[in-house]
Order: sequence, then C-alpha cells, then structure tokens
Amino acid sequence: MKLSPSSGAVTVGGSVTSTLNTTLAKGTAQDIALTASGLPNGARATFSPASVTAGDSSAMTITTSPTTPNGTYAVRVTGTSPAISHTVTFTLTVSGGPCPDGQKLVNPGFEAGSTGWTATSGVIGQSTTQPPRSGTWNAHLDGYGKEHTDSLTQGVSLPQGCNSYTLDYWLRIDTAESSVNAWDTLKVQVLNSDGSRVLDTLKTYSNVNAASGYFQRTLDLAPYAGQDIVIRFLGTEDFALKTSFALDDITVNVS
Ligand SMILES: [Ca+2]
Ligand SMILES: [Ca+2]
Repeated sequence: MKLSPSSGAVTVGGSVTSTLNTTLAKGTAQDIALTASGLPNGARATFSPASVTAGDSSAMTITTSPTTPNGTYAVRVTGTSPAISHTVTFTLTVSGGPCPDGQKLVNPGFEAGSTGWTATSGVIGQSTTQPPRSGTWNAHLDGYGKEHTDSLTQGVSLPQGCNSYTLDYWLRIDTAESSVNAWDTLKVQVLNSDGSRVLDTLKTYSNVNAASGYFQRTLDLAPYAGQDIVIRFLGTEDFALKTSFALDDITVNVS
C-alpha cells in the first residue's frame, strides 16, 4: 500500500488529495476497507472508492475547516482486509488557521518526576540542598566540584501562525567559586528535532551570575515557529569548586 504523494500542505478551509495504490501480495485479491486516523480537529478524510480490491487504487481527499489548528500532523491511513491490516502515513501541514496557543511542555515543574524530560543521572529530584521553586521537585544540574556535565532536555513542537513564542524558566545559581571568571557554565540551547545538532545557544550563565533565590528568565523562540525542536539545558563544571544550577517551572508559551 502506497500513497502518492505522501505529504501535502493546505491552507485552512482547503483540501488536499493523494492517491492510494494497493498491490496484491499473494493469493486471491481481497476487499480492503480504508480508514484514516490522526487528523487534526475539524479535518476529515474521504476515500473514493471507500474500499478497494487489492491491486486497485483509491483517491484520498483530506478536507480542513476554518477552525483546524496550524501544525504538521501524521495522518495514518489503514487498509484492512479479512487477512491483513496495513498502515501508511500521510504528512499533513496546515497553515493560515488559528494559533493553537498555550503552554507546550510536559511536566514543567517536575512534580511528575522525570515524565516528559530526558536528563542525566541525579538531575531531576527532590533536593533539599537545592530546593525547588514550587512543589517538591525540580532539576538540579552540576554541584559536584569536579569535572562534570549534566543535561536536561525536552522536545517541543512549535505551531505556526502565532504572535509570541517564549521559553520561560526559573533559575537559581549557587556557587563555591569566588572568581570573576566563568569556570562553570549553564547553556540554554535549541537543538534540531532529533537532538543531534545544536541550532543555537540562546544564553550562557556561569558561576559569575550566582545569586540567592530563583529568578525568572525569558528567551525568544519565535525563530523556530513551525518547527520541531529540542530545548536543552547543558551544565558543565570545571575541576574544582562546585556550582549548582537549579531549574524549576520551565515553560514554552505560545500565544
Ligand atoms: Ca517544582
Ligand atoms: Ca567550578
């Protein structure tokens, strides 16, 4: 089973078509019923004809409504015959619709532990020496006083068509360093969708920025509108004198 094309872009209210071709693997051709799932709100898919005999093709039309949110969606098209079920994916990109606003990160205050986050060992916890800003959990990078690197990441899909995209977080920096030199650093980075490449380092903090208490910081993510990105906090310590970077209530806000 194959879709041609396998992706399409549509402006809200419009429709996009693709041809589904089936092949007869072996034996007698059977009737295949076609369904689609994973469609965004207000969108529907129709097949003409709605079921085919193996070896035939069907035209799929995805129709959106004015309320369909902007974004990229993986629409799963499934063909089911009495003997077998097979699924192919159609990538649907919707633009020109309303902004799907809101907070986009999972478990922003760490109160569900490590849910939604990927972190190095010991970062997410219920620290008493580096207490949370809210609740009983936070993330605590570094604080070892020896060469050490900790990271904290979460992927996020930024929709298109919104006015404001920000990364907001509360940061507390505690250090045993007295130097005016930046020996221990925390970088706030944007990585590509699979986290294999750094797209930008938005901000770098160090022991020099140490202060008592949490402070809220805001960084602009507007350049990444419409993209799947990974947010990474990367803390690196040198060989002596510990610095702790405590983070809590990390949010990505779109409006
Ligand atoms: Ca918390
Ligand atoms: Ca140090």
